[in-house]
Amino acid sequence: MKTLKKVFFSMLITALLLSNFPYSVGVHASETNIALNKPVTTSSVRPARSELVGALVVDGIDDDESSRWSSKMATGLGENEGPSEDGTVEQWITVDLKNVYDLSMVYVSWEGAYAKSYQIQTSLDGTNFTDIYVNTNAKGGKKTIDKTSFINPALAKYVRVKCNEPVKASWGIQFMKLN
Ligand SMILES: [Ca+2]
Repeated sequence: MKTLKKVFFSMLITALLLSNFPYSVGVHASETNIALNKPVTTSSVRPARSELVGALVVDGIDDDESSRWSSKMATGLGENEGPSEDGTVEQWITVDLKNVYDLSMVYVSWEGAYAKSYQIQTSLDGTNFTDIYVNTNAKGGKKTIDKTSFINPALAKYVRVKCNEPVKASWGIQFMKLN
């Protein structure tokens, strides 16, 4: 019962902040990695590297090959479930931020197997997603996307990176860190 009260209290404060001071919430979010250790879901995990799960993308560790997510091979020759190394061409990773935030920045650290075309999307319900950033000519690497690059308001409880085209299909999609 105590836990329940705490959760409600925290949600109420967030809601009040969002309705009265939307920009102060944005500033707060920019100072904190709000994705850190939050729950993550992914379209697939590469069976041959099943230890490289989505949670490693929000563990706060960058520049470490053993701390990345690896999707299945994005060849389009298989399904995302099951033991086959081949998955669908599109792959995604979603972070549940657990509260609603006004995002000020999204940081993505790609491994060599990056997406040439991807979207960053937000959602309040985990079902309906809106694009806040679209890149159809991406080069991988470490990418900081700040509010000036957002194409829509970025109130978010869920943040998804939707990868549409891999740089090399047999590599799949891999990230090391998401802020
Ligand atoms: Ca990591």
